[in-house]
Amino acid sequence: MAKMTTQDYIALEDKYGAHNYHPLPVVLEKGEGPFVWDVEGKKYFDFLSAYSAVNQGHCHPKIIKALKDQAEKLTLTSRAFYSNTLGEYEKFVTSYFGYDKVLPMNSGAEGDETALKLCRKWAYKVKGIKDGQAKIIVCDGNFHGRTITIVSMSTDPDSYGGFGPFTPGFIKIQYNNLNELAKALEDPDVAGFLVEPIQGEAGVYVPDAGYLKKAYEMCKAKNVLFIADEVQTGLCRTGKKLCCDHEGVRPDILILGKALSGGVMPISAVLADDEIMLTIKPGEHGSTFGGNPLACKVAIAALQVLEEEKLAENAERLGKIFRDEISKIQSPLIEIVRGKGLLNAVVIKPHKGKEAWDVCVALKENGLLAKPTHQHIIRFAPPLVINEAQIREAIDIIGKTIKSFE
Ligand code: IF1
Repeated sequence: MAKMTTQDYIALEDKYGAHNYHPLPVVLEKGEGPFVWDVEGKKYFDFLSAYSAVNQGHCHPKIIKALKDQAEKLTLTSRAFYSNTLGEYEKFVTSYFGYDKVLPMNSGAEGDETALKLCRKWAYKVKGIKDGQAKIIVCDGNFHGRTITIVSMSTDPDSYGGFGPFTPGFIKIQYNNLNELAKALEDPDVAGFLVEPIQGEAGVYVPDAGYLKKAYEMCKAKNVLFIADEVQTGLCRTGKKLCCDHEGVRPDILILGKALSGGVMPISAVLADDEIMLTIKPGEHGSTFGGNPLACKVAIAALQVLEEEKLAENAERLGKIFRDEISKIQSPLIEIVRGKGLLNAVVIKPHKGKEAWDVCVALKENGLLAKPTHQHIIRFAPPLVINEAQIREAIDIIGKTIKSFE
């Protein structure tokens, strides 16, 4: 039988799969470190990293070994029973991030949902807000996942349109606006403030220096929980272990996902201290796969790689080189480059009818995969294992590609 081509694979997905994405026309079959290969054997720099789930590089050997070893022993027990892996992982991850306890889940959205439930429980059991009246402040332009409650917080019609009725109890304020936060915090029924330290989906929107620290202090002054969604910004992506570390902020509730597994399987986690975490009693929350033995071993290995390979320091150093070099490109297409560590984005000015999507198709032809977020912003987020020679090669590809549109 003839080898299937890119078009054959695309046709299969088109015929048998839901059309809930519009992927770039490339079919991948292999990944290693910062690289992926398509079914035609063409090699690419991966500058999306599965939306920052592959910080440790594709198929990292240490993480794959942890997966294989555990997969041959015990993959899932459910939480109806104890396992010899969960306590070990819980001790590891809570001491790594400095919290009393962790609630293990699977997807990032489940992590956010868990944080919302913890915040509401804490509101009623500890803060003393009237049952059913707790409110949580969220930001315009947020992205926290795709469940009905999470899109109830969204201000993006593509996320919430046609999915009503919506979950009540959310106050929406402008991101990076402390006056609006101060006003919203006047409501005595406010229990929490859920925020991304950098808004990824909104286009790598970096708030003003000091915003997170001041917001945290304002929440503390009102006995409101500061909840950081670090699903995308965490785990060394922005040049620190957590993005909140840039401002010395310790969230009351920390949400992790994506690279917590190094892109090997869905693993998320919610970390908090006892006063918050113990408001949820046995039988009040959970999930079939949450904290499964496979996830426990994979997550420990994924976190060890971050430390052993000093990926935060690498992201910090190479991110600076990336932004400096891209800023030097003189082109009518480039409006601005922004970001922290290796979470960066270039805002494209449409030129001669060409826009960000066209640039991404041309980048693909030149051996680099990136995807636009919203119409005019291209996110550039390679695996954090990329080295200086590789990122300079990638910068050359980006520069040549942008120049080809002039
Ligand atoms: C898609 C976006 C990125 C996230 C933050 C929670 C979640 C995400 C800050 C939920 C997930 C993913 C979802 C994926 C594309 C990608 C994405 F474009 F959608 F917004 F990264 F920016 N908090 N983000 O970024 O985690 O349930 O997906 O594990 O839905 O298309 P998840």
